[in-house]
Amino acid sequence: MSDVAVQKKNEQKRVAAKEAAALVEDGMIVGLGTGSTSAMMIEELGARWKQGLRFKGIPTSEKSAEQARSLGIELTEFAKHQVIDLAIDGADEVILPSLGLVKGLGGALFREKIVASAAKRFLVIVDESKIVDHLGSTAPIPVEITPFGWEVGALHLEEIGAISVKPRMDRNGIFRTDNGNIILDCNFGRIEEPYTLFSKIAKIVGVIESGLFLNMATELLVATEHGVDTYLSPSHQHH
Ligand code: A5P
Repeated sequence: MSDVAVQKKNEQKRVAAKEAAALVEDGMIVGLGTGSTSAMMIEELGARWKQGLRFKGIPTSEKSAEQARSLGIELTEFAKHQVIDLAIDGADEVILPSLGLVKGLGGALFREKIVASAAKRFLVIVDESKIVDHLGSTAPIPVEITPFGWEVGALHLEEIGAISVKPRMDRNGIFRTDNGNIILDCNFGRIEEPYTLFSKIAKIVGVIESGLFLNMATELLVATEHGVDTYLSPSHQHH
C-alpha cells in the first residue's frame, strides 16, 4: 500500500475508533482491545478521560495495559469485576451477517477471548479490508497451546484438516504469549463450517483457545471511505 493509502485507511480507522470510544459511559467496566485500531480507540478514551469521563478498563494485553496507564486510564482486574459492560476490540477477519471473527494475529487471542466472553456488549472495529466471504481466506487461524507437547497438538491439528501448522516465531525463537504459551498458526484454507472446526480444535489436548470467535461479537463498526457502517449480530438484534 502507498503512504497515501495507509494514511487514508488510518483516518478511516480513527473515525470508527472515535465512534466506539464515544459509547463508553461513566462508571462502566470497559474491555480494551489489542492492535492498531484498538490503540486508536484507547487514545480516544484517553482524551475523554482528560475531559472527565470516569470508567475502569480491563486490558487484553500487556501492551494495551501500558498504553492505557500512560494515558492515566484506571485499570481493574477480573478479581474485582467479572462482568464487562462494553468490550471494544479489532479483528483480523470478519464474516457477515453472523459477525464471526478470526483474531489473534497480535498474539493476544486468549485474553481477548476471556474479555469478550465476560462482556455484555462486544463491539468490534475494523476497516473494510477485514470483511471476507469465508473465515480463513486471508488469515491463519491462531491456536494457543501449552508448550509441553505442542508437537502432538500440531499433529492433531493436521489430522483435522490443517494444511500447514507453524509455531509463531519472534526474534528470540518460538514466540511466547502473555500467558507463557505457544501459538500455532494453522492454515485451514477457506473454512466452510466454522462451528465444526471450532469444536474440533477445542477438543485437542493442550489447546487453550483458538482465534475463531463465533457468536461473540454483538456489534461491528466498519470504517469505509464513505464513513462508518454499523452491523448488529443476528442473535443480538432483538435484545
Ligand atoms: C490481536 O491479537 C488481534 O486479535 C487484533 O485484534 C487484530 O490483529 C487487529 O489489529 P489491527 O486493528 O491492527 O488490524
